[in-house]
Amino acid sequence: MPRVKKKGSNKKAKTVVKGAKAKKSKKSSVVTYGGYNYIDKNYKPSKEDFVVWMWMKGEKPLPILAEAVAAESSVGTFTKIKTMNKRVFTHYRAHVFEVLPVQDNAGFVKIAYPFEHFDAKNLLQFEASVLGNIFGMLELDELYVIDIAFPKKFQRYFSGPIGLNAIRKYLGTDKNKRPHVGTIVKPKVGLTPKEFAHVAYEAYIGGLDLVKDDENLVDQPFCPWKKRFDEVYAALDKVETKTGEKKLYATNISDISLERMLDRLDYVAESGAKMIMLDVFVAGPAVVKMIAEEAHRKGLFVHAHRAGYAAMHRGRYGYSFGILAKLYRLLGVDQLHVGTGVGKMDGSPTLIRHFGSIVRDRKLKESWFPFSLSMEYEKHVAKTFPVASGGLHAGLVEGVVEIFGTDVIIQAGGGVHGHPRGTRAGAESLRAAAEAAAKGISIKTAAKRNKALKEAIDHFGFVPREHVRAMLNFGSRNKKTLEAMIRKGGYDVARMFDKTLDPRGD
Ligand code: RUB
Repeated sequence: MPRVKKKGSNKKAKTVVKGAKAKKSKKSSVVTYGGYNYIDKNYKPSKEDFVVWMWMKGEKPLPILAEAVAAESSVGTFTKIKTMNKRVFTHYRAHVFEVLPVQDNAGFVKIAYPFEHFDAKNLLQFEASVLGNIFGMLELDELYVIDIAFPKKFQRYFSGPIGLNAIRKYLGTDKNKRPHVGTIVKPKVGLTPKEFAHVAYEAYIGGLDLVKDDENLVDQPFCPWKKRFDEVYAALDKVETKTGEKKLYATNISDISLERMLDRLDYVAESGAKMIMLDVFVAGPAVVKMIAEEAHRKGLFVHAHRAGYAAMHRGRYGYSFGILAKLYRLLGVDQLHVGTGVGKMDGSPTLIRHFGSIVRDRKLKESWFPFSLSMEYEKHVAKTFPVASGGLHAGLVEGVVEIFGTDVIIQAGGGVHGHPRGTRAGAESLRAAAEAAAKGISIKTAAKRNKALKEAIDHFGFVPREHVRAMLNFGSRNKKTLEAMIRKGGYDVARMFDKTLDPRGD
């Protein structure tokens, strides 16, 4: 740690921080950004610190880049300033405590931020610090925030979800613990409320637990929100009475107007329905927090669609969806889309299993593939139900269960409505596949006794669970080797493993 003189004042600021002068030497560990040294390899993060793991690459030596990022995201700027003082530098600055070069100008860096730096009740302030200006810094060509470990003290400012167990209880699956099954009504937009509700009815009666709006359907003139909600809720009611099974409708209330969202939320609660849906990434964290808290006060579950997240998550610039998944859990979403590992969206089974674990587990272990910092959730933070959705159909269900186990919601849009005999048969095929997979029965065997399931796998194809298991096992059996290769080769090597260990890459 840089030594500081006993008393700091603005007047003396030029000299208070020893070791702060930018040395001319090329030795990167002593070159400083804006005149102050943020690198401290002996620093041990306290349990109240936020630990942030990053990959960076740029036009200067790695320690300089690391220092620049630490400064810009905590107390510093590009130059030495007369206003810096000992108190500020000691209590509020970030500490770069690990620098692992892969090339002179690229590598992995770990930074610890003191709790005192933050306005802990206010996630926006955290994001503006740690996920803010640094992405615009000229000297960086690549900057990817791999993970963040949030201290328990910070987690106490969030109420978390009502969660997985409460949803199971509501649907009556708390004993058999089978995966839940759902559909997204397709076409994404365009159906009238009556047409939409008819599709929903067919899906419910075919055995699905959940019907949802797509991310881009809210209140268009051809399908006004209230009319659609009333029609779907009537269909849901009818099927509940007929089958004795509880059903859910995730109605999309996302809107630029808070007032309209809250009106819809009230309307859903007053109707006796149990769930609302929110496009959480485009809504932003303040809206997610407000809506989740209000929904929970009214006894409603929140289904979170993540449309847009991948603009941050994919590539070499941005931050991992794992960070968002942690935040959405803390903010209180009860169901969160986390990917499938076998469907149409990005992410290998290993990565998607990790996202499932982020939303369901209490403890997260340190790992290089997938990247993960160790972190423990506070006791009050319940489990969010992971949603596997995007390009799924009955033939992929046992692969999904291999990745997540049975605590998962399996959703299929095209995989239900594209069934050769339509929505009802598609729903039957998905439910039958999920029940078989949960019991460890192969979908092929189950298909011998279920016509809709056989038609589904004849039409859509089939990926055996063993295939997915082989990919997952390769990753876990070779952890040490993969870690060594990533440490040596950098972030792109991890991206390459993610592609190689993806059953869809064959
Ligand atoms: C599902 C669909 C959803 C995806 C989004 O339709 O398009 O919006 O779940 O992806 P289909 P993710 O089943 O026809 O593919 O869940 O990965 O965020």
